[in-house]
Amino acid sequence: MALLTPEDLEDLLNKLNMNNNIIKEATGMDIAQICEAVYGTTPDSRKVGIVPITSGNGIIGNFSSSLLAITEYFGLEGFITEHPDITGYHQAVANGADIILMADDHIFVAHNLRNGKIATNHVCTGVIYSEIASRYKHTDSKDVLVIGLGRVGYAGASHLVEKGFNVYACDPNTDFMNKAIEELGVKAFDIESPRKFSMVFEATPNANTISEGMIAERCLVSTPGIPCALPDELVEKYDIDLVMEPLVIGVAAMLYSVL
Ligand code: 2YG
Ligand code: MG
Repeated sequence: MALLTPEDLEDLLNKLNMNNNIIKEATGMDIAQICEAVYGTTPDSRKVGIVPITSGNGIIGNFSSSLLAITEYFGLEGFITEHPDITGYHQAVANGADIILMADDHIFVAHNLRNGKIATNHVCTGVIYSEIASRYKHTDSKDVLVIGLGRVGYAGASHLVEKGFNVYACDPNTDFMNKAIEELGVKAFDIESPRKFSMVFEATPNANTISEGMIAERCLVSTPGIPCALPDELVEKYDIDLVMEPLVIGVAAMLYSVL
């Protein structure tokens, strides 16, 4: 998994607004409405305690402040603890946090202390980005392509199968591929006999994972992956609706999922 950099998080709410416009045009709903539809919750007066974590590669500049901005954007109250780690966790609880947000290099969690619900960024990101892809209104097809079957991709593929889509998937890791075929019943997408998709959910840490053989003219590509899965020239040539944003959409899904 690639770690976020402070630069990824610059201009975050601008990036969100641009993506929200694309999502609205492509699906007829904005990100908050899609989260409501998936999780059946609406933001209330819950207070979110954000705890910086120093383990591993340590604190990422702009990370906690971005989480606070996202929390407030979706209508919840939030605060960042003065101290990191266990001391910060204690401060968050002592100061009345209902929901804790914190991340080390492996797991990023939202934990609602009132109802016990806990969510991870990887699952919520997979669910919400695949959901966005599946709501593309410029197609009647039920076929969707999932690129990458790591933690995020697998969660998205699973969500799409549950929703009744025909899921095609690819990953260079044959263990990941076999697991998704056996457990989820996805079909292997074969680059040798390509088909063109109107809905693509991409979840890899790599650039240029999407090639011309995979995409239909006018399609939706939904991806949390940095760097971008699509070469710039393809976005123009195929009139692609591209949803790609580094943090907000996944965190929105985490918050809605624990409310
Ligand atoms: O508290 C801090 O500042 C750090 N301990 C945060 C570390 C987060 C590491 N995780 C990532 O960089 C991302 N892969 C998380 C996923 C968000 C984007 N989809
Ligand atoms: Mg990528």
